[in-house]
Formats: sequence, structure tokens, C-alpha cells
Amino acid sequence: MPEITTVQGEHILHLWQGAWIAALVTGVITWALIIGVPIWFRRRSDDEVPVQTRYNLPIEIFYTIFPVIMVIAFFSQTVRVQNVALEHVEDPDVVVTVVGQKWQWTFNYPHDGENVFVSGTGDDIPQLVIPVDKTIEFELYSPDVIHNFGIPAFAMRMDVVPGNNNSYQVTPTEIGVYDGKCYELCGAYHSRMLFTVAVVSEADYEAYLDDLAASEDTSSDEPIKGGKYAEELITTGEHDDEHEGGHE
Ligand SMILES: [Cu+2]
Repeated sequence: MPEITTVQGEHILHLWQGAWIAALVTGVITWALIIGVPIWFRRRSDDEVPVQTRYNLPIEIFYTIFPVIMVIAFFSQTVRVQNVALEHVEDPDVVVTVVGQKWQWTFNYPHDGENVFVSGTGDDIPQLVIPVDKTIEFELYSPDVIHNFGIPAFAMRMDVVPGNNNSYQVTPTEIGVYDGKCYELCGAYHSRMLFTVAVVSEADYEAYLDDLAASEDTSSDEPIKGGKYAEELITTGEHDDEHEGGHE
């Protein structure tokens, strides 16, 4: 597993580690029985027939109840962590509108009542910039097909479904740059739906938004939720100026 750098991701990491430990303990006991029983209870001589036990009530009760307890434990821990991972606090510090379009990402940020954004192309991998130690909500939009917005260092990903606006929140705890990509096979250039995430200080975050707002190419009234623009860039290498909010 990569080093996990969000509050929510820590819970997911611990669930994964706990599940592996529980599964390995079960595995070791099971392997010991599979290998050990034929050795311990083998026929040792022709005169001596092994005990022909028909049933053993305590063992049967044990191996009925114990797996049920395991299922309950796995299930309840999964639900508990899922609730943490999907928790939505009422007032996230930042709401980023993430658009997965064929075949790149657009990141929209609210800034002084306006919208600023970056939009990637197949050749130009975009960077998502978010402040450290703040709760960030990603609102996921797709104008075309199902994509999946995932960041391994956050131990989180979620489908981006047209017409069904999914969202999740993260609280990054460490400044750094992390990789992200589309995790849902979405067409010809799926493999180029890469992006990076820069977790920065709040001052750097504000400065970044100011930079975007300074250019008409990266600011707009409303979040850019359409997708055609990036598709054209990939297939023709240039874009048509008719599309609003485009940038070079
Ligand atoms: Cu995709």
C-alpha cells in the first residue's frame, strides 16, 4: 500500500491490514489442519484401525458458529469504515467540482463568487491543488460515460456517473504531490486520464487560485462541466475557439 495521507484513508488502511491479519490467522489454522490431520491420524500399522468417529458435536458447533462470527466481524468493520470514508460533514472547507470527461479531468474551484478551473488534455496532465488539513469535498460529474476518480495515496476512489452526482470528502494531512487516475475503463484514451494532486499550505492554495483567476482562460462564471473540449484536443491536437472556457 502507498503511504496514506488522509484522515479517512487511515481508517481504510487499518481495515485492510486488520482483514489481512484475521484472514492469515484463519489461513494458518486451516492449513495446519489440512496438513496436520492426515499425519496425526494416519494408519500407523495394519493391525490397528484408527478410531472411526462419526461425529463430534463440540467441533461441529464450533465450525458452524465461528465462521458466522467472522462474517459478522468483517461486515461490521467494513460498514464502520465505509461510514467514515463516505461521511459528509455539513460545511466542507473547499468544494471542488471534478469533471471526468472523455478523456481527461477538469477541476473547478469556487473563488470570490466566480469559478476558476484547469482542464487537462492527453498531453497535458492536469494538477488538482488542495489545501492541507482542510476538509475537501469532490463533487463528481461526467458529461459522457462512467469514469472513476481515484487517488491511491488517499486510499479512495469513486465512480463518476453521468446523471448521478457522486461525491466524497477527504482531509489531507501531508503536503506533497500524489498521483491519481481514472479507474474505470472508459474508452480509447482511458489510459491517458492521469492527473496529480498537490496538497499545499493554505497560503499557497489561495495564491494558486489567484493565479487562475488572473487569466480569462482559467476563469468562468460557472463550473465547466462539459467534456467535448478535451476530447477534441486529444484527437486533433488543437481546439476550436467556440468552446467556452478553453485554454491553450
Ligand atoms: Cu475515464
